[in-house]
Amino acid sequence: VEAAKRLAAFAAVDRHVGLKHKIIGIGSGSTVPYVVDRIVAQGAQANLGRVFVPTGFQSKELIIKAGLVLGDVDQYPKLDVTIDGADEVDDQLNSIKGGGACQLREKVLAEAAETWVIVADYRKNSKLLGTNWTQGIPIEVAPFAYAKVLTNLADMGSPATLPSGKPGLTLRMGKMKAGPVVSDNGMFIIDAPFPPELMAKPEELLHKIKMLTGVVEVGLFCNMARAAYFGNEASRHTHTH
Ligand code: DER
Repeated sequence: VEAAKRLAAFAAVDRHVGLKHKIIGIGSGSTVPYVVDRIVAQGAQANLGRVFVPTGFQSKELIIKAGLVLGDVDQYPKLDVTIDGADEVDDQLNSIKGGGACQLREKVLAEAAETWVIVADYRKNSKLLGTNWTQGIPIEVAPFAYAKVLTNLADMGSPATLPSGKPGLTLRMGKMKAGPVVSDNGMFIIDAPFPPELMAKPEELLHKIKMLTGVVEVGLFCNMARAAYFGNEASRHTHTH
């Protein structure tokens, strides 16, 4: 799988990060480190004058450790290109994101970029969202509103338990922390699975969830990606809009 991640990341950088791309958004997760490796490999000359905007703590540390120039979205509200991972991508390039609880800043930088590109290994490419990523749509909510939003999502059809018997609709709890996961923005994350008939219309579902008062951002990215690069063990395979 690591080779597949690397293949996808290298292909995306080679295709979408050229000398004219100066303001570059770097996403979160375990695939984007290969994106940074490939950009560093373009050499000091190519990276002269470039600024790299992070999508969260992990992404910021990645940029700093790579010795690249860190920029802030306050200074650079328009980016040339942002490259990010995803938890699952369908053939229309809609994606579930937020496995790493960074989806608010990721979506801000996806929207602020001229070009937004997804990099992922072959496990992430599905015909229908929710097929492989079964834990649900990550939804960033204001702590004050999480209980109300949970009831709203249950009313919308998000099940309390999955067919596998695993918990369905849940407030995401910390592993080594008593209490819920808190995002870089001080918000909670709800994971909300939905039945296939609702997941088949991701944009409709996105808008319904986004309108719930207390929801800050939804881990469904629709009509945003210019391309998605999926590495697999043998070769890379890409989708373009
Ligand atoms: O949370 C996210 O959307 C991240 O991009 C992440 O889930 C990507 O997954 P990866 O670690 O397989 O790249």
